[in-house]
Amino acid sequence: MDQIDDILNQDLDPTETREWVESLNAVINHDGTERAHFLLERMVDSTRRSGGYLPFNPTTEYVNTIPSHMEARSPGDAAIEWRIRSLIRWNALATVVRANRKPGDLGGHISSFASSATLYDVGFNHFWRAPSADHPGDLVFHQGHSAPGVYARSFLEGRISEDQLDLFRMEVEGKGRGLSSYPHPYLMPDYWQVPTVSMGLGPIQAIYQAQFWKYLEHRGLIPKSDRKIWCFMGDGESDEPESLGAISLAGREGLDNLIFVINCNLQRLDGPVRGNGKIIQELEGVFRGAGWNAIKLVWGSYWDPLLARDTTGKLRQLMMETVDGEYQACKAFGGAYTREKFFGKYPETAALVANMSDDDIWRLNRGGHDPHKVYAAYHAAVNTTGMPTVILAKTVKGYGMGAAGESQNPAHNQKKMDTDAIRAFRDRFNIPVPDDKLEEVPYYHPGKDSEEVQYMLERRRALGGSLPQRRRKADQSFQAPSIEAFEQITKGTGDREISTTMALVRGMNLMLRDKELGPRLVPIVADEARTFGMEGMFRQIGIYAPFGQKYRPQDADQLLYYREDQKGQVLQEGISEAGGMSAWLAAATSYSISNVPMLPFFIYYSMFGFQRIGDLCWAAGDMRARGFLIGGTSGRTTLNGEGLQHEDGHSHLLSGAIPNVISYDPTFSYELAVILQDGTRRMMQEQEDVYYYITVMNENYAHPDLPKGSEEGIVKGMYLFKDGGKAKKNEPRVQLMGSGTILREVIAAAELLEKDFGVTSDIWSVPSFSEVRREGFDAERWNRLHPESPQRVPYITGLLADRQGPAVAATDYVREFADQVRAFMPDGMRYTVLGTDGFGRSDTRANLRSHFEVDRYWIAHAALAALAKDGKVNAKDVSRAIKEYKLDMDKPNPMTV
Ligand SMILES: Cc1ncc(C[n+]2csc(CCOP(=O)(O)OP(=O)(O)O)c2C)c(N)n1
Ligand SMILES: [Mg+2]
Repeated sequence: MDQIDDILNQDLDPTETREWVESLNAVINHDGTERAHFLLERMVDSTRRSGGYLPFNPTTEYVNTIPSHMEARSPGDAAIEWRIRSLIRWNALATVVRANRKPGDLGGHISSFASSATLYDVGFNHFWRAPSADHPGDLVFHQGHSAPGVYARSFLEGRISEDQLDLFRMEVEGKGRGLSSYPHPYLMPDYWQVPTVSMGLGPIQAIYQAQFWKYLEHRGLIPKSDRKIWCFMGDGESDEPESLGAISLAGREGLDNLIFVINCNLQRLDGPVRGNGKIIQELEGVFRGAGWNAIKLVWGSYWDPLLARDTTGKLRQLMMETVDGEYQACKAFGGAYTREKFFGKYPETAALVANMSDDDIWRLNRGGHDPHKVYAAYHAAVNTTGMPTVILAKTVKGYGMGAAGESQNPAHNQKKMDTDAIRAFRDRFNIPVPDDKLEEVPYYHPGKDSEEVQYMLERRRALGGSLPQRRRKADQSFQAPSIEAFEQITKGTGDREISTTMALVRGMNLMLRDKELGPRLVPIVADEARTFGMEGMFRQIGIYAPFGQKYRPQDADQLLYYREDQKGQVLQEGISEAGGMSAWLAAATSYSISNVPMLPFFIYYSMFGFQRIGDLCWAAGDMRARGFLIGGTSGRTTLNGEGLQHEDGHSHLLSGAIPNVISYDPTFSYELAVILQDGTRRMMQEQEDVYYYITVMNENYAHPDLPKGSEEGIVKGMYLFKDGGKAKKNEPRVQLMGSGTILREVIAAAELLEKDFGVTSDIWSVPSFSEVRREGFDAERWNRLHPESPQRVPYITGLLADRQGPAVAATDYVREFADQVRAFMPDGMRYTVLGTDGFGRSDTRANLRSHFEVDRYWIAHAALAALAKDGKVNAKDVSRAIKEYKLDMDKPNPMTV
């Protein structure tokens, strides 16, 4: 960059420069800009061929991309729109200030919306279409902490009442009528569509939503349309890796249904975003490099005459030289300061404003506050084809707040304003609230018949209805296949050994065959399809490629070749779990956003799921996503060779913390079949707002038949896998529990116990410790609240009630996982939990299970130790197990090594 600046700042022969520019202007006038562009490219090319090194310059001058004479004119009534915007500004401010006068420090933000009010208003008044009979509707990602401004608009439209505004951030007291702090579809399911406040999640989701809409169009599931995704984000937010991490995908796939609006108020929470640089320039370079149409909206109309008179180019030079920290100071300190410190730098620029008052200088507005320029930028964006658009709108943080925050470093957290500041705000925006009422900061509604409200309503009617609005259920539901349809995986495999991952792929293939449901499946991978044996799907249903396959694949002569297709069904998102998850989110919310229910399966290494992209998984709960997340190669010891970073022993603890996630760790293919069937029924047939996390393994073993009548238990999370039979008198007995691959060690331990120690075992498969725990706590809570009613018996307590002996559970997860159900063990039943606490490492499965003390020998030993504590066997028997099973008594705790 410096090199470029050096080159551009030294003009060795201004006369020659002028002649060249004049010639170019003549070409433009005569043959148009495209011809001029062609000539310029030829000259650049020619210079390069002569050996000249032309460093890449991704940025343009620090002025508006759209010159004023090319601006589309807004058809709106500017005066009314200003009044509407002012009322919205006032009510947004009142909402936050009033909330913060209540006890409890409810918080809220004023300054962010103050900076973006115009950006939103122009969209609401002229661009954003609600779903209607004529149009599928646009999707808007609002900057999370601008929510008060959106509520304020809905208040004027009559959708939100005054007492609801007073329930901002009081959702408990509001009993469903409260207004959430930020956009949360979970809490306001008829209103917000996408949660955005976790910085970065909005932008990455918007990109994959846009990709997914194109996918639906290419696959013929929705008609082609001009609907758009508008994503608002902060300039500070652009530092999140998720914000910019996927923009090249949008450029590569030409997502012209996507528009980013970056509110460049030059500030984040602590202070300037790029005090020593210019965030707009930086973002312009990044987006242009990624193939986006970058529209800079830097200066408002008041600058136009100055720029027109800038014949020397000094003003433009000054604009380019000045850094954001200085621009911020100008807005903080006012007109006189700006005259001296900014324009005063050069005599030419000082002369430009010599006839202007300080107030006039102060009024020189920024692009993002100028509704005409915002309109022109939006108009250009929606008419751009073949590429996504980013609008870089320069604004002032805390616009209108004056001394209470305008352009000041602490503005972000300013939520209280004294009466003087409120009076100044009222005066600036001409709000008809009398002096004697100012103290209470009353909301102001001009009445439903007022010109302003009628105008707003007419605008929204013309655009299909009010926004935001969210669809709770799709019009169409899909019948889940019956469990019989899964026969291929509910029947045992005999001697053949397969993994649950293979069973899953078979299950998906069975579902793909369903005429109705099949096309709704969306298999998603992040470059791991081969790892999970899914490469068969490449050929069979194709990999989605928006422009088709333009090459002959290397493996074209093979049956299962790498087939890319415009109508492909598999989403191959490359090595980006955040991308895969965002694509999954788009598919999983398609029932709501597009009224097109889809059933996505995202299959990934379980270690790179809830741990790595947990915040997106949390957002999925918020968004009421529906679909399957599949944690492949799960468990600390089943992925033997891959070591510490790959061996997951805790993803179930993370998934279990999300209220609407249903998690399972199945062992056998029939368990998986039952879970898939039930999940599809709940999500596609009943349209329940839940999603599933299922872990699968790549360890091969034989699978038995679905035991008759076990479906219900599988779904509930626990069932009797093997009854030890009637115990002989005084014969010691244990209850063995397990899940995932370690259940097989549990089964083997039962044999050892019987053979070596005469101990009988009942074996319980527990495909969901998480669901069993939830049911248990629910029952416990209910009982506490209904002390005199017949008490509910937690499911697991009931199952184990008449069983004898201590219980021992072992899984491939940390102890906390199986320990979740401890509270519900029947009175007096000792409960020992084995698990894989500690860092994973590479070795064989057998060695790892021995290391983590979850193999059959350790389980048998733990069972004997529990029986000894209960006085059913002797300590000597425990010692014998240690000896015979060669367990190292002095082995350090795997937690510590
Ligand atoms: C992941 C994440 N980290 C931190 C925050 C806290 N936070 C909320 S707003 C904000 C500053 C945002 O600045 P910017 O993106 O420039 O938005 P502006 O308010 O200036 O429009 C921060 C740090 C958050 N919401 N999410
Ligand atoms: Mg900002």
